[in-house]
Amino acid sequence: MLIKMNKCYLLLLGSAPPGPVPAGTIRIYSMRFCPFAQRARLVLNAKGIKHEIVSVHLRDKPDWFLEKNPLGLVPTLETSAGEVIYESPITCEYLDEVYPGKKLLPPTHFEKAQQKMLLEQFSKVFSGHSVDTYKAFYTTYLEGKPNFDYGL
Ligand SMILES: N[C@@H](CCC(=O)N[C@@H](CS)C(=O)NCC(=O)O)C(=O)O
Repeated sequence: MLIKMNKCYLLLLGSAPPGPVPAGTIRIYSMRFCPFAQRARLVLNAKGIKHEIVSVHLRDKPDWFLEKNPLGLVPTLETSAGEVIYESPITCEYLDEVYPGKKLLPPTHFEKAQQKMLLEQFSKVFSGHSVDTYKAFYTTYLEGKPNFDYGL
């Protein structure tokens, strides 16, 4: 079954796979309320990356989704070359490295390590927070004045 939503599709157990990803775009398998998927979606939006969203019903996952990501987790990215990337920090780093525009990761190895350490700390705090907290953090980060007090 396929339920068409605004700009995305909700796919449940028994749904046909959504087909290849069109050239020039990237697909994210997501679930609206998943904070991990929201991380990747914030990066997609912050960098203005053309993408399509496929919402997966996480209680009744289609078999083809498990073939793409055996862990069965969102977010999962799929490129037009059929490459599949998952685990939210890895999806965010992939998007930041592959797509041009404002870089979210800093240039030096030490600064990168610092940011990842920060992410680990935020992950513990943010798991119970809303998307607004992430949005507020990333907005200030993109403006070059990260406000680390959000939600703490
Ligand atoms: N470590 C993963 C966690 C992702 C995750 O737990 N996603 C949840 C939704 S919020 C999920 O897909 N759950 C499906 C399941 O556990 O079967 C990441 O950072 O991407």
